[in-house]
Amino acid sequence: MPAPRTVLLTGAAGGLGTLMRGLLPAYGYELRLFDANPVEGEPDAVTADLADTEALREAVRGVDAIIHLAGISLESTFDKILRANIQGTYNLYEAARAEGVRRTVFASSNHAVGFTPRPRGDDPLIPVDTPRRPDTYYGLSKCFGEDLAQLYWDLHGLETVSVRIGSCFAEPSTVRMLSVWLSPEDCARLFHAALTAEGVGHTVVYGSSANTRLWWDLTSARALGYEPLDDSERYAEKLIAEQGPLDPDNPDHACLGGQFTTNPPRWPH
Ligand code: NAI
Ligand code: 15L
Repeated sequence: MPAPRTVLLTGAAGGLGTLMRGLLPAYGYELRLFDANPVEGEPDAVTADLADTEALREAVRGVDAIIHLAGISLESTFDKILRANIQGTYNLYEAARAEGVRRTVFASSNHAVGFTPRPRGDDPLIPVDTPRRPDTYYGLSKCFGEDLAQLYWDLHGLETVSVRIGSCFAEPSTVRMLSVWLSPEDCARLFHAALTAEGVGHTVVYGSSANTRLWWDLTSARALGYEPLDDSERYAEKLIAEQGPLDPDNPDHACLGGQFTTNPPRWPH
């Protein structure tokens, strides 16, 4: 497969979309931007909802690949999740199939497996084929997205790398994030690997930096050529001084999904 050059970035106005707009052009990508909200400083961005199938067809036409970030990124009502994350992701894959786009990178989430107990002590890292245990309707929608990607590979030959992102922010802000943080620079490295690796079919990977306190197994991500260079450990002393270490008796610290398993943060709209 020739290396993709033009890439549709959905969710371009969001937190991760904004970080990736800054970092991915250095890898040689020309980004076409799509979001329900206007993308600041980007007059050529497509402002449209994932429900708008015509706008999606036009947006994917002629691109080499897609990075699909758009959607509700926290817990919400089932109806809202259904519309944006489930129907919306289906609409995007249908547009990709119709326009012959061969490769998608899907922003899945650790919340697809959020109720999995976190490793403690010498427990092994969580493998990528651990049974799904979504912690929210949001996590459930990511399970749907992964299965949709598998179906479109098996049925239509469209390739996807589903990235179960941990926490991708400029810096980790909780002791949980010491285990699940994905630095923006490592995220760009991982997306680049996911766009360029040969023969991915449908591959599921965890998206984290090379954190000393890592909870999950990065083997399938590394097999794509991903080499994480960051480690949250440099933030550990400060975060543990402020918040204390992970507490075995705190339910927020029991499972991979953290607070999503107890009192999930909710989408504001
Ligand atoms: P965000 O909430 O900041 O951005 C999401 C963007 O999607 C927003 O700009 C929003 O306008 C757009 N959007 C929502 N519904 C839409 C619709 N129906 N049609 C078109 N656009 C729509 O979220 P963030 O943090 O940037 O995350 C991006 C993606 O990565 C999301 O799919 C999220 O679930 C996933 N993810 C992010 C993680 C993180 O740590 N940032 C961790 C795990 C997954
Ligand atoms: C996610 O899936 C969310 O989109 C993001 O906002 C963070 O909450 C992240 O998971 C996390 O688990 O920290």
